[in-house]
Amino acid sequence: SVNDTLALLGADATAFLARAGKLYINGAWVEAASGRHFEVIDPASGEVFAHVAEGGTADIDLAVEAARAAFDHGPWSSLSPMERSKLVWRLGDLIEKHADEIAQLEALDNGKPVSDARAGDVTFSYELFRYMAGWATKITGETIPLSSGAPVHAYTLREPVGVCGQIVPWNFSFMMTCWKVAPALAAGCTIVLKPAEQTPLTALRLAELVEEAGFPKGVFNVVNGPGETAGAALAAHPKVDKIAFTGSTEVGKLILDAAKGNLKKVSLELGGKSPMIVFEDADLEAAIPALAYGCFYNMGQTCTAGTRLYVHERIADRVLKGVAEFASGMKIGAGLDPATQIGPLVSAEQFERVAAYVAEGQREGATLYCGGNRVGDKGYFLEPTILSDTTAEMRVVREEIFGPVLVARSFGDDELDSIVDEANASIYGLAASVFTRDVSRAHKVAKRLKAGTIGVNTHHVIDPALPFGGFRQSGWGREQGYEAILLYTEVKSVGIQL
Ligand code: TXE
Repeated sequence: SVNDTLALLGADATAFLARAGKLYINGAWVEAASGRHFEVIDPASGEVFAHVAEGGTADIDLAVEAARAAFDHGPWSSLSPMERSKLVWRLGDLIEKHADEIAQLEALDNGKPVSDARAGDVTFSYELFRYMAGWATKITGETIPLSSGAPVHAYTLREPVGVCGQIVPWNFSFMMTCWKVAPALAAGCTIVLKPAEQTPLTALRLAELVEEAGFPKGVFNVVNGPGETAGAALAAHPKVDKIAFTGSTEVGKLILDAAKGNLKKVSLELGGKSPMIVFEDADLEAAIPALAYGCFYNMGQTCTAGTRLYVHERIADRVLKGVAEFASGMKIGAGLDPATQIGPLVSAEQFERVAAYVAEGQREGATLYCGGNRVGDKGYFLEPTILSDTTAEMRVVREEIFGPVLVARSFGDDELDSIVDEANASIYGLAASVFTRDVSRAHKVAKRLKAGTIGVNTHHVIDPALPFGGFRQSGWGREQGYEAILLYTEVKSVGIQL
């Protein structure tokens, strides 16, 4: 039951749950204008464990006004880059100080293994704040000699874009929040954040730390609430200068429509259906765990998950057997249990979606190679699943499932070249990977694959310094690295008549 789950929480996380649940607007903790709350559900038991204020249009208005005032008139915009840098760094330090607590809250809220949350989500997040703190003092323009030779001294200024709306999903809710917040703060923007309704908690903890770090009021605001109301109002708001969104491609298109009114800047990190290609010469001992993590990490609820496997026919049996054995050896349990390697899916809705895809794949003629079963009768646990003998036309091969489901097919010697085209035959292009010992082939295939991040002999490649984002319908723009600073700044040209 939920009480078993809650018993696994540390004292700090328990204390946070007792005080959490409001909106954070203009440096104050407030109830929603409507007075409404929504339920927060433990995915390991399916039971309600908290209630959180449900923001809507009126609350978004208040938060945008606060962010607007903080940007236009507050002390924030007159802070020196070094002062901004120190605040951003301090926030990273505070996240590290409370890392265990945040990891527990994330594991409770999302269901993910607490060990993954601590070593992955939270560690990445505080290191990202430190990385971005460095950029705050290195955002520069250029001096540009005019091509006409006119007697004008011309240069560019790179300035913060302004008030940023940021809408994040539930799969890495804390980390996705930090991916957006860290560069925006480093660049000098102000923020209204709308977390996902499934995982409203860790953003509220972040807001407490923002306050503790000493950011001026109004710089960072959190409004939990439904996507269709709070999220849509933020995306459409005429006083918001930029909207950054991570989530489904479907909603990404709605964001784009909503942003049209004032043509706010838009960056989108959307779905994926990332291929992993394994050639016959691959080092299988290293490849097999990489493929299993590539697909099943975070229960497959990862935008970059390697969900399509193309494996050479002479090694296909060994690889499928190896991945299936590896996956079935992963311990399934509540996210908060330190031994857990596979937690529940985030919600009943997500469980139903994924289970429906597994059934649909078999109807379409795929073979259920392993998994596919619900585990236990409470919570949303699903075994890691492999569907083999798939073909390019199947829905399970074309559509993002967003669960622990790997679709696989083998290829022969006559397809060594065309398999790359098949891997590219997707509306998405977020990530891809190739496994081979042939250096020349690795580089050639990496160049041909149409995706924002390519792994060679590994699948997930992420780092605060490395641009991350999608080709095609996987999105617009790149987060991480200096590219993220570009997303949160505008360039202004200045000419001085001499
Ligand atoms: O995503 P949504 P959902 C994919 C994945 C998953 C599917 C559905 O395939 O199965 O999306 O998940 C907010 N205006 N990804 O429904 O709806 C919403 O409140 C403004 C991939 O959870 O896209 C939440 O904060 N905002 C993805 C955020 O959008 C709106 C991660 C994401 O939710 C809105 C998550 C609207 N009209 C899901 N409607 C990835 N790329 O990692 C919803 N939202």
